[in-house]
Amino acid sequence: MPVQVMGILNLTPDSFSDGGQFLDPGRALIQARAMIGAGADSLDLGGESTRPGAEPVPLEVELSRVIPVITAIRAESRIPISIDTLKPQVARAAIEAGASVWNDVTALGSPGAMNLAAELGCDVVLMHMKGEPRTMQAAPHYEDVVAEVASFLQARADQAMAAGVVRSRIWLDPGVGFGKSLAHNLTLMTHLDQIVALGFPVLLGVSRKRFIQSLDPFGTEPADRLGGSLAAALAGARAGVAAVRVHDVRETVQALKVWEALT
Ligand code: HH2
Repeated sequence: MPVQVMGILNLTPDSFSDGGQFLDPGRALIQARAMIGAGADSLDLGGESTRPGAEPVPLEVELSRVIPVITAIRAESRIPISIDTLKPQVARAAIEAGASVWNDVTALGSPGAMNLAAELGCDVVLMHMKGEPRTMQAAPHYEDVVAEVASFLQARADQAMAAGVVRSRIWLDPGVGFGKSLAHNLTLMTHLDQIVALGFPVLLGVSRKRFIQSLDPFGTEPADRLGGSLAAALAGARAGVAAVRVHDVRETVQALKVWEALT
């Protein structure tokens, strides 16, 4: 199966990479069309940044950012839409507006989230995060990062299934950059096969992330991290991830096509 490409559309003023660019719904729709044209298999829309240090966003604000754009995309395209939110109310409204995936960086950790995911019948992405965005990069500590992330994800998947989420709807994500040092991120990315071995499709989010700058000090601007993003996406492909979540859809689609032809 070719690795799927999920295009990121952040409808926020403060996302680390594209913050402020797509807050206007008209611009967001143009970017959605561009990513669809570039070969995205799905789009991931978010109205609340989860970058390190980000402040929470009120419910009404998040709803007003994401729902009109989901409705507008759905009016002209059948592309699967994922909603990146930790709020059950936003997930419900987004699914009702035409999204089909709930991408939750807290792995359905909000009260009632597991039952709601079962009720909605949508796909769910369960991501690992240590701590919360405001403070998660303070001093993350693990005895064994791969084993801890794997057992967390397995436990959350088990809880989701116990709540009624169908197994085939569950995706796992190791959460690169979420409460992890450079060493933790690299250890996880070189042992992704152990997350893949849990038997669920894995989504990998490495696009433009800060670990790239740690390895290449010239990559200070997120948009200057394309080479590193592609290298990490291909490493994920080799480990067997099912999808990558990216800002640069066209370049990632091309890199994966060439890599797939060569392997
Ligand atoms: N990374 C970010 C946000 N959501 N969801 C999943 N499943 N996996 C990830 O790795 C992931 C995610 C952070 O990146 P971005 O959306 O570009 O920035 P921000 O959170 O600042 O909006």
